[in-house]
Parts: sequence; structure tokens; C-alpha cells
Amino acid sequence: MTRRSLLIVSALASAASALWPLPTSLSTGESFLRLASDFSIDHSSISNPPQDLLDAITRTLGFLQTDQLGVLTVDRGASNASAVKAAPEISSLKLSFDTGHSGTVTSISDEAIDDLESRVEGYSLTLPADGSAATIQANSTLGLFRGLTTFGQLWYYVDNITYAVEAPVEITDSPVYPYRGFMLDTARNFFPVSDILRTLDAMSWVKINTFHWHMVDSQSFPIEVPEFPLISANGAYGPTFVYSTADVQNIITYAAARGIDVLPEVDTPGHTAIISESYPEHVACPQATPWATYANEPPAGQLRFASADTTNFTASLLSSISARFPGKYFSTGGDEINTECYTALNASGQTFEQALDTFTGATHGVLQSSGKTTVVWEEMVLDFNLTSLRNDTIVMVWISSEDAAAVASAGFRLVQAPSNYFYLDCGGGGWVGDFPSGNSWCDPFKTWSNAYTFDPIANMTAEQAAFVIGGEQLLWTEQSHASNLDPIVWPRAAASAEIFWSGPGDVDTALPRLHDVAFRMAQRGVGAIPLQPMWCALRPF
Ligand code: CP6
Repeated sequence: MTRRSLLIVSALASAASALWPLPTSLSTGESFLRLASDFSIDHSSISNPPQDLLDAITRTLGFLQTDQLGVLTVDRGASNASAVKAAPEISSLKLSFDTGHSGTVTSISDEAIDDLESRVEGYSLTLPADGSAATIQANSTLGLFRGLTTFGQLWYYVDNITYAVEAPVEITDSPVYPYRGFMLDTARNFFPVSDILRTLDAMSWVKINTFHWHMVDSQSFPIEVPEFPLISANGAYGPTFVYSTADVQNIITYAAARGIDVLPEVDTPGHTAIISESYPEHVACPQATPWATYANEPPAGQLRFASADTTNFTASLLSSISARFPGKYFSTGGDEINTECYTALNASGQTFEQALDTFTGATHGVLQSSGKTTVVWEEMVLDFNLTSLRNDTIVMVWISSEDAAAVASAGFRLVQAPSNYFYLDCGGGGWVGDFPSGNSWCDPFKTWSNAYTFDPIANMTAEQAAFVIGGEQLLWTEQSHASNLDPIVWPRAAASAEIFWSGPGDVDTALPRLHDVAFRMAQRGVGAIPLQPMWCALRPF
């Protein structure tokens, strides 16, 4: 037997094969268990359970009947029919708070949008082998929810039997990093709300807690802003390609009930050409040619950030949009600001950096005064010396993982979103005929295992590492929309979900577990792709 086949065989016989992300501490046995036909999840020790927790319980019970063997998956012990049939039955999972819990019950939704530092996501879980009740205990509603998610990964369903293969199970679990995200660009191509909701479900199954929503860009402005009605009327791809205020609310509520905070992004002052369709006075060099001189992607055009009027307009636009999001964080972008386009402004006497500093101070100021913490792309820290950038700003490192140390040294908390590991869209080598060649960020395609080898604190001192708050995989959507959303994202985006919950892992032992993630996603209605032919798991070589 090769080393590889040994790994696959041993993974089949290990409960760790089913869990993603791996818990902090896990012990398993080798006993089969079955769910009794009257199995229930007992929340009687929680007074006034919030509706979102009750709904999560209902969904968990549903998964126990949907995660059927037979598609994308392997035997998982089912062929041992006698062991399955003879297994002890468990009839209850008891949820309770830790003895230290305050007794004040909030909700998954309220806790999901708390400050990152205040979020409590840990839990402990036991699954005894003798059929006595399983338990999940946590110090928060969000923790109970994370525990339910893990519980749902312990079971398989076949021929009307729901069974587990490795009781007893004991888990104590909490995330290594507070920020675990996924970014979706809804400006290059539009995604119907239902596709976003399905993505949120899949995110929650791997304990991703932040939906970084890159809502708008130079190509389209699909968000309805009641105070600025022209902006989506003229800026969306069409009247049906707009997220209404009700749609946005629906997305926020759906996400929060699944432990996910929405981090909205309105990229400024670059990536804003589309605003010229509604407010031409605020956009410099619209449609300038050749576009490649004035922007990294067509069309050219960015906010006149040296203008006081444009600065006020932008502050007011950001304030209107941010008021509809209950979370604490708001991204103002700040990537790929074009200097040629700035020069074309002929701005009176101010340097690029002075103008950007004033603009940033004003736009961030209005967000901060309404209680938001601002988020920016790395250029705002590494390319300029902006005195107005408050030091509680969170910085997204994207150009290269090598830039993280410098951001940390500058004293900013950072999210790891490096294009060389975490960009999900790369592989086509460009999307429009004249896209610059040799685009090393985006080539080659990032496999799940490439993403999975990422070390969040590589080449950092302990002091720098303390600034890393987490990471995310990202989908820029020049080449995707609803038709290929699931397959381009899943299960690959689960790679960072595990790295930032559990810490870096081992690719060989991750593979069979990720195969299980893909299987469950497919069974639950998300079009995850297989990572290998089924043959590899059924007939280890
Ligand atoms: N759009 C915006 C993009 C990109 C960024 N910002 C991007 C840059 C390089 C690659 C992929 C995407 N399309 N607004 C960078 C943060 Cl390779």
C-alpha cells in the first residue's frame, strides 16, 4: 500500500473525516450509533429561546435526513449493515449554556454582528456511545449554533437510517481567529438574492462568519440608495439587477441568523466610474482612452477626490448606505487608485497624497461618527502616508501575502486576502481581449490545496502576528455569475474557513474531510464540485 492509500483508509475510519473545520480538541471512539426515530433536540434548559436558534434546530434536524450517501461520497461505514442495525439509538441532543453563562439570552443574530473581539463562538459537544443523550454546551447562543453545525457533520443518512460511526465523540472547540470571511463581487456580474442566500448557508456550514460584500464597482452600481435614486437607476445593469432596500435587509437578516456578519464595501475613490452615469460632476476621466492608462480594468473614471463637493457627496453616499447595515464594520475600499486620472484633474495645488488624506478623513469620519469601524485595502496603508487613517482601521492584504508583515508593523489589524492564495476567480488568464498579459496574481488557477497551504503568520514576528485577525477567500466576478457560482466557490472556499478556525493543517489528511464537505453541500442543494473521482475513495489504491 502506498502512503496515500493508507491515509484514505484510515480517514474512512475516523470521525475526524467528517468534521470541517477541525475542532480544537477532538476525541473519538469506534462505535456505531443510530438516531432514534423520535430523536429530538432538547432546548428546555434555555428560557425564551430566540427564534433564530429554534430555526437552526429545525434545519439541523432536516440535515440529519438529507445527507444521504450515494452522491459524491464514500461508504462511510454503511456497508457494515449489521453494525449499523445493531447500534444503540440516541433519542436526544440537549442544548444548554455553561454554568458561567449570564442567563441573559440574546440571539444568534445579535451575537453575530457584535464586535469581532466580543463574539463568543466556542462550544463543547459530547456524543456518548451508549445511546444516552448527546450534549452541546456553550457560553453564547452563537456558540450553541456552531455546536449544532458540528453535530450535523457527524451523521450520514441511508435507507431511512441516520447513523454515526465513531462514538463516543468529545469535542471542545473555539476559533483561532475571529474573522473568517468570503468576499463576493456583485458589480462585475449580478447575482440574484437567492444565490447569495444559498451561499450564506454554505458559508455557515463551514463556520465562516463574515460576508464581505463588494457591492459596487466601476462597471455597475446594483444597490438601491433611497437618498440617491439615480445612482442605481442609471448604474445597475438594468431594473431587475438591483438589490432593493428590502433585498439588502433580507440578506442581512438571513446571514445574521446563520452567525454571519455582512461587511459591506463601497470601493472609493477608485473603482467608481459608473457613478458618472448619475453624477458626472463627481467623476474624473470617465471613458478616458486608452483605458489601461487610467484604470486597471475598463471603464476608466474615478471620484474627484481632491474636490470638496465630491468629498461631501461621497461622505453622504457612504453614510446613507452604511445606515442600512447593522454591523460595526464598513469598507471604503481604497485599492488601485489611479495617478494618471488624478493628474488629469489638475487639482489646485494639492498633492495626490494630501488630497487623499483629506478625502479619507472626511469619508471615514462620517462613518466613524455613526459608530462604524472602517476597513480598507492594503494600498491605503502601504502606498501612502495618510495621517487621517485611524489606527483601528482594518486592512485587507490582497496584493501578496508578503505584504502582511508591513501592514502589521504599521500597527493595523489585518485580514489575509492574498491574491496568490485566496483568489477564486483566477485561471482564465484574463477576461477581456486586451487584459494585460503576465498577470502573475491571477495565474495559475488556485486549487483548494494551494489555498490550504497558506500560513496566516508566515514570516511574521510574534508582535506582527498579533495583528492578524483572520482571512478570507474572494470571488471577483468578471467571469462568473449565478450559473457557475457554486462550482467556482465550493468546496474551495472551505480551505480558508478551516485555516482561520483551526489553524494551518495538513493537506493529505484534509482531503477526505473536504470530500465530505463537498458531499454534504451537494446533498443540501449547493453545487459543490468533486475533488477526485469517486473511485479514489471507494477503491483506495
Ligand atoms: N476589483 C477591485 C478587482 C480587483 C481588486 N479590486 C482585482 C485585482 C487583481 C486581480 C483580481 C482582482 N477586480 N475592486 C483588487 C482588490 Cl488579479
